[in-house]
Amino acid sequence: MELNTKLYFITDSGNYSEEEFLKRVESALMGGVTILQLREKNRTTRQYIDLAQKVHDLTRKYNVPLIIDDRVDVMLAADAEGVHVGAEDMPVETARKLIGKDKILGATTKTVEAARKAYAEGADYLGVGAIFPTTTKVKTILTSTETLSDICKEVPIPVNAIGGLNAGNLDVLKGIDIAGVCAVSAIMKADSPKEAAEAMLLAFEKIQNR
Ligand code: TZP
Ligand code: MG
Repeated sequence: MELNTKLYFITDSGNYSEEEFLKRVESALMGGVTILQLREKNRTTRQYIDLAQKVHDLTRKYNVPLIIDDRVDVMLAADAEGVHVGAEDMPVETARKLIGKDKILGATTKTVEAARKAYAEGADYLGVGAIFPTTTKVKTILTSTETLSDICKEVPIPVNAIGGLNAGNLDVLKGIDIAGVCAVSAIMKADSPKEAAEAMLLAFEKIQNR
């Protein structure tokens, strides 16, 4: 499956019934998200795998890679396309050893040095942020657009911006060589995830064609 990180949707099932959550995930897929990460912090391993399999059925239908946040075991169990690790998760090098060369490996980095290291250890793409304050539950600090730009120049892999991004505020990213944008709330909590995804894709394409 091709790695296209243009519109990277990260899910949060927290506020929804499973039925409503899966409906929202499918709506976002219909809106054109190019890669999807299942991010679960409050589930048992069994529940995480179960939901990953259900989400995988949907992402396959739209030919979109499914990335599992943090958990290599869940990724393998659901035969998802990849895994994403943060600074407090499994080291990139260890994750790469465990998943093999063909699975997608993403890493969150907030400095040029961390980005260089993640690339050297086998990351396929990087997430950098938070660019804006976020309402999503996450342990993070703000990353400047200067650092984001420096990271883009430093590594030859796709770099995505993350944190508080929506269709209306991507202008700050203009001129920076990012491969795409990540969003949780802007898509997950939208009245129509499909329309929110479409709008964000359009907004990103606009700042790309500068
Ligand atoms: N890492 C940095 S910011 C963030 C993560 C997982 C959350 C982004 O969520 P939102 O709702 O798009 O601000
Ligand atoms: Mg993590």
